[in-house]
Amino acid sequence: MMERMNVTESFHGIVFPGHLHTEKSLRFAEDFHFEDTDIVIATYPKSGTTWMQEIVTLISSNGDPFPAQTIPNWARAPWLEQFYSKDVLKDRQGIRILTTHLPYDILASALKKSKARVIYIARNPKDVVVSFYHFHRMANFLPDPGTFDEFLEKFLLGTVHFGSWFEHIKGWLSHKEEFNFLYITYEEMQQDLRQSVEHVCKFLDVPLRPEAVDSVLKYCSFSAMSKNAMVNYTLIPTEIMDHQKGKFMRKGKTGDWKEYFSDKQLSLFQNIFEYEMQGLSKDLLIHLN
Ligand code: PPS
Repeated sequence: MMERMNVTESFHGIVFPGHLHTEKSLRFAEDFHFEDTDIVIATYPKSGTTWMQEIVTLISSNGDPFPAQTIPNWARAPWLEQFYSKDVLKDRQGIRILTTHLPYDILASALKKSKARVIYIARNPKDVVVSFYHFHRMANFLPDPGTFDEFLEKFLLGTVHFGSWFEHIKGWLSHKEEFNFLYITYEEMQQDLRQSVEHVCKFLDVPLRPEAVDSVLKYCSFSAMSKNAMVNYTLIPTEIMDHQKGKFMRKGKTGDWKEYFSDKQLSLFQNIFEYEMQGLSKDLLIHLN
């Protein structure tokens, strides 16, 4: 897909990097046949996707690090909408771990035909925009973000790749009752990872012995994942991700936005956040602002 490095694919009014998405692959996701046993990790980019892929993989292997350390994350938990997923999933047996950045509006009708489990991870959007900005600088399949101020404006307008953060959150969270749904935030995972892992175990109906939980925690820590080539994207060649310009596993912190936002940017952000989020129950937003 090198020839599609600078292609932008537009689908239902949202732009996606053409390097990974085609009209066909997006339609494949939109019409996907979900099984009741599927586990779907749904996120806006940079919200903790890779972290949850690792947690679910480690829970599914009873804490054994072997699958997580030998199979790339995109192969064990493929993004439904990316072009390779059809092949990756062709002969897959048993419980499937699927990942998606698609908004509710695109995926809901297919997903609702099943009782698949949906794990939705959200992160404080100020940290999302900072992480996304750095990712744009290293990922050659995403447009040059310009200055942080320029990128922030596009993020707030929702014209960035993968669409509006606000629409993503509102779409999924305001319809969560329609699904077998677990809502979890990046901030909760940072605060108490053991408790988050236990919530995921319960939701997946996979009881783990305390030693197995210890092992999950050990291998999904930021430092362990930073060293795991199956998730840190160092396997991806420089023409696609420029590892000189940054790391995929960048900082793994909450509140890093404070290093980037000016007072003016912060007050603009807060105004838009409050306006956009009026319809959502406050308890869903506790960690996101
Ligand atoms: S992507 O491109 O959408 O799949 O990115 P995603 O995985 O959602 O988000 C990447 C950010 O998550 C951080 N990360 C972690 N933080 C804490 N602990 C662990 N184990 C962990 N794994 C990934 C990663 O560092 C990115 O955040 P930033 O703020 O850029 O460091």
